[in-house]
Amino acid sequence: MLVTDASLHVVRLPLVHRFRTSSHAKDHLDHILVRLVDESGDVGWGEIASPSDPYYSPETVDTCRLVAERYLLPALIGRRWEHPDEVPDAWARVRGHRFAKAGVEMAAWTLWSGHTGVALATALGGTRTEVVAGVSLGIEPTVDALLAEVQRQVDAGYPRVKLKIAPGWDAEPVRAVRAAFPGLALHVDANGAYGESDEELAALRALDSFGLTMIEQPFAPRNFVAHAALQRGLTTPICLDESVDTLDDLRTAVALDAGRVLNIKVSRMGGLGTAKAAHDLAAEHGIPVWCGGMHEFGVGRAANVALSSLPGFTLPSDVSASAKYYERDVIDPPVTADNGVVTVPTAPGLGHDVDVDVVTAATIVSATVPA
Ligand code: OSB
Ligand code: MG
Repeated sequence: MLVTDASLHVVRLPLVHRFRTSSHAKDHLDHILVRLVDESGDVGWGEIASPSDPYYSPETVDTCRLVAERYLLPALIGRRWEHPDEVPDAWARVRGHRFAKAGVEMAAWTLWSGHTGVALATALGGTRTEVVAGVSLGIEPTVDALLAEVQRQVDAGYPRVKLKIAPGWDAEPVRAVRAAFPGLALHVDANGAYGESDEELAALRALDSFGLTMIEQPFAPRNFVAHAALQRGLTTPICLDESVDTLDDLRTAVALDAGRVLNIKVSRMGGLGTAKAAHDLAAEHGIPVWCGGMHEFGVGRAANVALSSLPGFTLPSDVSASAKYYERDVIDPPVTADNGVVTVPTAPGLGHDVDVDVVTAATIVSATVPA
C-alpha cells in the first residue's frame, strides 16, 4: 500500500445532551477526520478523537492537527507498507501524541481493510458477531436529573451504566441510582479527580458497598502506587483508564496490582495495533478489558465496535449508538444498538459509508497534506 494524499477535517457536531465530567462540560465536540488516499484511488477514514482542551490527556485538537500535519502524514505519504501493523514504524521517532497517531493509523487500517476486502474486525482478530454496549453518564445538576437520565438509558435497553463521579458527587448519587436500579450493572469513573487525603480516601472506600462492577481511575494518571494501595483495601476492582497509555504502563499496573480491569481506548493507546496488543497482554494476565470511548463520531465508533469483537472484551464497551450523542452522525448508517447489542459489521473498510455531505457541512477547518 502507498498513501499518496491525505486531508484533515476538523468537524464539529453538537451533543444531544450536555456532558459533564470531573474536569469540564461539553455541548459540542470538534474531532478531526483523517482521509487517506492510496495510489489506486482507494480511500480510508480515521478519527482523531481528542478533546479540545488538555483536561483528559495533554493533547488537544490543535496539537493533534499540528502533529498530524507536520510529522505523521508527511512520514506516511510515499512510504510503502503491506499491513497496517507497519504504519506506526513511519513515525517511530515521534514521542507521545497518541490521539493524533491513533486517528492516522485508524485511517490506514480502514484503507487496508477496504483494499483487501478483509473486514476490520476480522483483521484485528475479532471473534464476536455482536458486542454489548454500555452507556457513560455525565455529572448531572441534581440527583433527580441523574435518575431520569439512567431511566432513559435503561428504557433504551442498555444493560450497563457508568456514572461520572467527583469529590462531592459520589456516594449520594450512587446510593440513589443503586436503590432505584438494584439489578443494573453499574460502575463509576472519577477521571483522576481524587487525592489521597483521609476524607477523599474515605469517600472512595464508601463506594465499596454498592456492588459496583468497578471504580475507574480514582487518582491521577501517573499515581500507580495510590491505585494499588486503594485496591488492597477494596473488594470492588479498580479499573485503569488514563494511567495506561502504553504497554509498559500496563506492565507496571500488573506488577503493582494497581488495577484489576482495563479500559482500552484506541485513542489513548495510540491506535488499533497497540489496543489489540494491550488486549493480548491483559488476557495473559487474566485482566478483563472493555473498550472505552471518547464520544467518538461514527468513524471512531465503528473502529471501537470492531475492536470490541476481540475475545478478551468480556465487559460491556462504551460503544453506545450514535444517537446517544449525536442527532446526525458522519456515517451512514449510524451505529445502532438493539437492547444494548451492536452488530459487528462484516463489510470491509469501516463497514459504514462516510456521509461526505454531513462531513462537509460540519467541517470548520480543513487541510490537505502535502499542502
Ligand atoms: O473517561 O471514559 C472517560 C469521555 C471523554 C473523556 C473521558 C471519558 C469519556 C467517556 C465517554 O466516558 C464514553 C463514551 O464515549 O461513550
Ligand atoms: Mg474513563
